[in-house]
Amino acid sequence: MCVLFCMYLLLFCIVCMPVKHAFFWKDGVSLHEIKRMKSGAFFLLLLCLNLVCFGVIATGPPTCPADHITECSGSDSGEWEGEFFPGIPKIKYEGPSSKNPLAFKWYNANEEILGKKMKDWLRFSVAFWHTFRGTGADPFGAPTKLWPWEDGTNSLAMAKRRMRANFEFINKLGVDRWCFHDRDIAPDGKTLEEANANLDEVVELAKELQGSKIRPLWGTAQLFLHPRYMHGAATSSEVGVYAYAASQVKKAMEVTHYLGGENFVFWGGREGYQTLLNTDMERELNHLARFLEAAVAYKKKIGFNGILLIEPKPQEPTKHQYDWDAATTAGFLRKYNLSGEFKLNIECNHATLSGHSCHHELETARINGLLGNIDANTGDPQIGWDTDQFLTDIGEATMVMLSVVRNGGLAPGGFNFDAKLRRESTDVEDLFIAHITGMDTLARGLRNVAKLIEDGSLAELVRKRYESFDTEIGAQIEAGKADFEFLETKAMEWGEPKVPSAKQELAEMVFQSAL
Ligand SMILES: *[C@@H]1O[C@H](CO)[C@@H](O)[C@H](O)[C@H]1NC(C)=O
Ligand SMILES: [Mn+2]
Repeated sequence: MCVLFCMYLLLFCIVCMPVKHAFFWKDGVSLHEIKRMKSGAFFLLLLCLNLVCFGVIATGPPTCPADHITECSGSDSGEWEGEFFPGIPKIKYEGPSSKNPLAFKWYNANEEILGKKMKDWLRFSVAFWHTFRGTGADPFGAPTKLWPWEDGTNSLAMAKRRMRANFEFINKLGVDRWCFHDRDIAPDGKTLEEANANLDEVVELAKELQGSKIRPLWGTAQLFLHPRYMHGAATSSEVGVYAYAASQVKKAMEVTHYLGGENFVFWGGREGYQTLLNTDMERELNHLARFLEAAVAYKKKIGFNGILLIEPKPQEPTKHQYDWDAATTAGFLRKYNLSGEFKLNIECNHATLSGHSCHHELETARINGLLGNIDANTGDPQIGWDTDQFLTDIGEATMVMLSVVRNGGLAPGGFNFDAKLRRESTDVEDLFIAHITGMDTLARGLRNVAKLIEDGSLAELVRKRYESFDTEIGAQIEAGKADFEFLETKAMEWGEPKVPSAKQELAEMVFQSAL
């Protein structure tokens, strides 16, 4: 800051000199003109000041992306003095009438709703990659988030400083969980050994900072950033890449276990294809299944009892990702007899990319016994890609919570905020505001579900809709004891069936009344 200010002063003087000469020491001008020019010059000076200030900030050190190599390491990363989020208090519940942006209006951690504390229904988690490695860079523009603690490097010292910021953030937000990729929390290395050593060093600090209360909701291996993964990881055409990916998952699973993580996630970042003309899809899927089987075996070997989760996504970055959606992934798991060993991590934005609603994906996972975790985010209704925004739609949150309540909760899974600030949101406090509003939205969803359940008319509407099956013959059909000949006899006996209304608008009216 001091350096910035000195540069500012220096540039101020340099810029002012020629301006002064041009305006004040011209020959043959009247006093009146000079006065007018003086105010003009003053305005110009202010303009220059702003330009200089902008220039200094714009050319400042960029936040270093979670690069595969430590190419922007080098400068010093000394110990950080004081708090990372000074002036931001521990976030408290103040109720719906509060106007304080740094307070919860709906999420009241210890309040009981439907027989469980809100914090136990919701099990919130902060995603390290979005919150601490998100830079605001996009394919058209440079990073916009120049967090004060970032020194522009991807050094080990910077990784540790960032980890301290992470835990101050988590503690002030009042959540008990966090999620990470191996390569987000620690710099990669020139060799696997070096990368593992870097990871160990940062994990040791994370373990200390977690204290007795905070644990990873899940860990995962980042198998998509490094160029070696361009053809995929477990589905790469190159056997060396398959082995490298296996080693990375092995290590990431070990550190997740060491940190007390409750789950481990597989998002097949580049497990998919660009064209079937050069792809042996059957062979690639077989490889993926072998990879996951080996992960199950290793989990058991090291005594890691966490749940293994697969996160479906239809496309991006590949044209066609193998874990397209919940139904596709359920089919894959069944084909390879892996359904007993895996559950799904449903991301709402991925759901909409696959042409489904988040609620559809959650219900598909739930009725297949596969609902394990939720990546709580949302897409944009007009934008067709993965925008990873914080969920703020109360209707959608209510739908999401309907599935969660029907599932009896998500534990040992939870809600991971796989969501990032918009590129244009650049204040440190925006990180808090975004999480608070995301948490409040889901808390509101939960409260609404409680209202719907208490009211009972939606459940009654559904019950009535299917009541013709609550008969002796309906029971026979559901028990698989009604063959076609028997059904034909019945159809002839009954004649043309009377078909009642589906009452969709009534269902929507009831739903709406709970929001
Ligand atoms: C399928 O997996 C289960 C464990 O989840 C195992 O007990 C069973 O033997 C497997 N079946 C086959 C056919 O491999
Ligand atoms: Mn996403």
